[in-house]
Amino acid sequence: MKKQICLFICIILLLSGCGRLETNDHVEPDSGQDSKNLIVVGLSQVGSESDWRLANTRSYRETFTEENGYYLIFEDAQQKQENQVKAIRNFILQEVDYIVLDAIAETGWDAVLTEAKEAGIPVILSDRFVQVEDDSLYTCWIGSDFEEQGRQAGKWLKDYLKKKGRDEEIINIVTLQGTLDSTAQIGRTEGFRQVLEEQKNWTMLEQQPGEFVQAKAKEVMEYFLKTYPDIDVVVCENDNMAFGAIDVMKEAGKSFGKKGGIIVISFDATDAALEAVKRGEINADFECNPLLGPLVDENIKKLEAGQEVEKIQYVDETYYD
Ligand code: GYE
Repeated sequence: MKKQICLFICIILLLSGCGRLETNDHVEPDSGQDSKNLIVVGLSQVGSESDWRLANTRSYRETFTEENGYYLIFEDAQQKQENQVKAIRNFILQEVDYIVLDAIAETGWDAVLTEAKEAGIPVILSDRFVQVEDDSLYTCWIGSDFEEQGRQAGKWLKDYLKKKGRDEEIINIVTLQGTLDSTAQIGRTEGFRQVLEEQKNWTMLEQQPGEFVQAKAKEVMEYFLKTYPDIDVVVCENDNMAFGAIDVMKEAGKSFGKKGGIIVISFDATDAALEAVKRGEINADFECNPLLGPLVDENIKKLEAGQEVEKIQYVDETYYD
């Protein structure tokens, strides 16, 4: 299936009017590379909405290099599913060897992934999952157990409140959700809900999407503070939204974190957020590993060698408090 890079470059030139192409900085093909048998990967990334996403993109860019046998076509969808569909269609026209998809939402992929299958291009789902009628539309999925992260967060809160002697108190919770219909949002919301359901004294006052983005989370947190004077816990479905919530609580003079007041729970455990945990601004942070490049690479290398790969692959994770 590997194509000659020269053919590939010709196709790119032909298609350059059809979509924005950002090629890997490490690979500047020239005539001397015509004979190089690079594996062409078309990668459709969600966007650059969070620190996690930037680390994830860095991991792919550092992995899919010419030295490692790849030519990477990287497309940033800027948080829009239609851009991802367009990117995949361009990858198909360019006859890439593999499509790697970090899907913005779980639904709405049947048609375009059927086109990829008909073109004989394997699709590897990375980070986010997709809901499709026919699971042969993707080769494998590699990512986090988001539901387990949500359950861990719920269990952590239960233990924490017990330690503080607050296990009988009424506990009012608000949630800053990620992009609705994304795997990280669905899993984290659901896992936390499972624990909440068993606690008679916990109330979810409201859940609102903050799109995994700090600025949007600020707007939602401002609304939460205005609407509910007695919030005990804010669950932030990623670190950037926790930063947004923290900004708003600071501006409003609300106490939060380890000092008492609103308990802050977050997900991702990026470096900046772990600093916030150390400062006592975030009470607990549930790790999500963004370094998926090497794992996708491993799978591609296996497929190239004609080996089978596991359909569903979870990465190992922990949490910090
Ligand atoms: O938590 C968030 C991001 O899908 C795991 O997407 C990813 C999530 C991550 O933008 O920060």
